[in-house]
Amino acid sequence: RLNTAAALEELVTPSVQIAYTQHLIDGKFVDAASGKTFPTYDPRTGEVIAHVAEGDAEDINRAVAAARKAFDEGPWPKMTPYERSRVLLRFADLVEKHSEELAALETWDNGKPYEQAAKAELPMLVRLFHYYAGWADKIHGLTVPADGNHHVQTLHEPIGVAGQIIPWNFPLLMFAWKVGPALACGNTIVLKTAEQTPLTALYVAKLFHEAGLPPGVLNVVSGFGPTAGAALASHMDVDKLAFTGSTDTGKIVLELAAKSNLKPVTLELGGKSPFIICEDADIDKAVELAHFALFFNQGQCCCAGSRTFVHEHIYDEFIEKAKARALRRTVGDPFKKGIEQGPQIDPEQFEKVLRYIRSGIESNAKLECGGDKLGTKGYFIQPTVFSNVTDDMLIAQDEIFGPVQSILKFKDLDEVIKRANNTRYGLAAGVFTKNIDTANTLTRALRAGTVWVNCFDVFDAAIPFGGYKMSGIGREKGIYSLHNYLQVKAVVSPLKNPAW
Ligand code: TXE
Repeated sequence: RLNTAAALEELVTPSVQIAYTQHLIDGKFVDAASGKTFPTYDPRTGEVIAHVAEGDAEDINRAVAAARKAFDEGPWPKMTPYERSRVLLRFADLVEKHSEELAALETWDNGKPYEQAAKAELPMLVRLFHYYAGWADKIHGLTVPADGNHHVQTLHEPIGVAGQIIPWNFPLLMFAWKVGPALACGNTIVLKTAEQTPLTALYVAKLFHEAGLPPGVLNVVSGFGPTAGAALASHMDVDKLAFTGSTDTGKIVLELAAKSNLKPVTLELGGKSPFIICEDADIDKAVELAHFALFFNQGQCCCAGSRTFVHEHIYDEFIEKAKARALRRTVGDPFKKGIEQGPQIDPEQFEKVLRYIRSGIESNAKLECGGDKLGTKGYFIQPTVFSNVTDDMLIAQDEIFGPVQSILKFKDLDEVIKRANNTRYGLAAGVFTKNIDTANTLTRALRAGTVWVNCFDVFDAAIPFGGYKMSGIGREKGIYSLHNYLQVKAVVSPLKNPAW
């Protein structure tokens, strides 16, 4: 086993150069209109990695103007779908070619394990663009058998300028989920990255231009939420808004969209997903999966299995094993081989997670292991496990977004269904059982946008993702995401000779 404290001592120097720090507007890298910059930090140390152009309303205006022109004057929306598809494929090839640098940059800016970025996330990025390249030339409307003597058809047209606001937990994948379907449908884009992780989106946006994307089709602005983000959400010339982030900010952007031009909004927000382990489960497998469901990506996943419900008959054994597994988790420099957990993203998230840990202790949940920060610099937190968690505790209700597992005990299915659904969120759920009837009952009863049965965090470009209740509006990925970026036009014309 790696000694986690030692793994924090000598940090690896990332081998990648930071090439792009300006906004990418109309195909060119440009400084912020104000000339301002802001620092982006290495979460391993809290040291500055680079200073990045700081966008505000004026930069958003410029980016939207470029996207508007590229949409209204073309060539992008008017190119053949096959030509658009080929640009997406060429881009995917370039990402593949540069995937080592991109994974290193992602790890440096975000703190996630390099192996995870390189072996899982970069291939998923490539796969997603292949998937949407495949859709580009298969989007079409219907002929409609309406009453009366009319020929009726629907045209599926791009919606226009898409505003996209993404978070910091999966900077490249969130870029892909938003940009892939929007471009496949022929839209143009202004994307605002999260202020914590601006670097990789600029890099891949540059690759898009190398792949032949016309200027103005994809514009990337770095900056903060209340300035650049709010300007994008309330812009009168943005035709659609897609947002991923917290539920509180989701409400703000929905209001900004409504108060400006009523642009349609898709939201992918927070969660408090149940992971239900039934009496018949193979305990060792369940422990491993529940551990992965919560701790993956430092616990910074909107769909984290953050309420682990365990049947009372296997509860004690499960707790012992879950604790042992968390103690074995390797925490350290995410650039090192074998490291499972890096630092949290920033001081705010780090403090938030530590506050929830204190709240768990104060509300008398049993701290099985962890419970504190790790090391003297950066934002590392010990893998933490609480047992005896009850539904009324804050740690069972709020999104912690950190490496803190909360284990709750249940007796029967009806009870666990009620308790699992008793939350304002509804993003995902996990079910672990060998019994097909139990699985069928739970998958139908759980009010969540994804239910994973005997697996967790299975993401595929074709599988839709999104939330019930306050976890969001709409679905991303798969065929469902295309609907977010299309207008449907009904075209009706009289038939001259109704007999035919
Ligand atoms: O999120 P915000 P934060 C949850 C998680 C986390 C909490 C806070 O619980 O602890 O949210 O994280 C932009 N107008 N998730 O503060 O504020 C912001 O610049 C327009 C879950 O980072 O929602 C960034 O680009 N935009 C989540 C994006 O919104 C605004 C992933 C997300 O930031 C804005 C991240 C405004 N007024 C956090 N204010 C998930 N669903 O995966 C901020 N932004």
